[in-house]
Amino acid sequence: MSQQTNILRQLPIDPLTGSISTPIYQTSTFVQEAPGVHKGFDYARSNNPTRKVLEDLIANLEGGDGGFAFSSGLAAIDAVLKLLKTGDEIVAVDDIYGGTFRTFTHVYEKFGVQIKYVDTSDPTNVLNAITSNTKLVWLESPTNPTLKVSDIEAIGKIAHQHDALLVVDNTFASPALQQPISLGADIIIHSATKYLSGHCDVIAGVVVTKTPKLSEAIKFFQNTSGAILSPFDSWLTIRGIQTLPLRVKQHCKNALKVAQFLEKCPWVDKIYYPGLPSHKNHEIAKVQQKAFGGVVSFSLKEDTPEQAVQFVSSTKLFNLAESLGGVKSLICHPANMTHASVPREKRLSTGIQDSLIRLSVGIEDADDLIQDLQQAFEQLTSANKQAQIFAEF
Ligand code: P1T
Repeated sequence: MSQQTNILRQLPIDPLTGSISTPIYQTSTFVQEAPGVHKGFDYARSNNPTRKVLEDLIANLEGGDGGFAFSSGLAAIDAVLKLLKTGDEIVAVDDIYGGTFRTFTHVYEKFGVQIKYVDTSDPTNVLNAITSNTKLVWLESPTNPTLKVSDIEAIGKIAHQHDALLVVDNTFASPALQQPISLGADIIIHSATKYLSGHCDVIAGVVVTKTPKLSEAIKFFQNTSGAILSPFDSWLTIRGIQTLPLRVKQHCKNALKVAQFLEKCPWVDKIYYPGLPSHKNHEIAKVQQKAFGGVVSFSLKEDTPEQAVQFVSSTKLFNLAESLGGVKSLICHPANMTHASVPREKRLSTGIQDSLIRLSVGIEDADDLIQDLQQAFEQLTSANKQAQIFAEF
């Protein structure tokens, strides 16, 4: 059965009314027949029927034991980090989302957790960094924003040989393209704000666990910290997931066309898209993913923040905003926006150049998107010419 059919088939029809849309149970508590005697729901921080539909759906899509919905992707990440104790280590991908880097550095290092960043696109680097103190190996694949792809299966084996768990932030691929548990991951994270919900109208996060033991631990942290997803936001995310395979197909098709256009552009220096044979991880991406995703990054020949700022301010269909994975195209300058919390030296060492630009390619017509980029490049050229004339005077 296709993933699209599976999603629509498994969403329950409300047994009380026949409602085809999942009801929003906007309640904080549930009346009990006698103390401790209830219908599986007692207090809505611990469990809520709307949230449960989403949690069961994402667990099924990722092939996990349990799913847990949080009020943001970072809240989901925080719940997983609570598995650690002082003295534990994480081996993490070096090109990591800025907010995850900030949580690692400014919260968990303070509690004595050590983080080692390595280029995980070569599994040998993980093998060299891992020690008996390593409890988590942390991947994003593809990464944010340089779209590095790591061999999840190979790294899973290394992690397990050293009694560590493999965590994969699957935000960029989504389960429509990649199911990390089937490749050996133990825990999956999503910023459900992105492809899962898909319309830039909700902030949400999920964790999917492989085993009942991990499910019990994450459930405990979800209930203890209380950073749960609200019933309405759960409903929005369920609604988004109903069209996930359909949307992702169009994102991928458009992104490939945009990447092929950028590859031929005289203004572009480096281009990052795992679907291009020139991408250094294209081979593993082909094996591991169904298609290559909707995010494309590139740097400019004139590698200055000013050039990037000028470019990202000139597009009309690509809206200048953080985030990705929504139906509308977005453009962003990571050095100033999503990765501003990463120190410049570290940023540069992971390939996030001053002029790096990230596109979240939406589901508009690809030719319209390409035309928009073309006119922005032309504006850049005429602005540069004008600056040159002024400089000569
Ligand atoms: O924004 P939030 O829902 O809390 O998710 C955090 C997060 C986690 N993991 C990855 C790979 C992410 O990209 C994000 C959020 N990223 C952006 C907001 C962004 O524009 O890149």
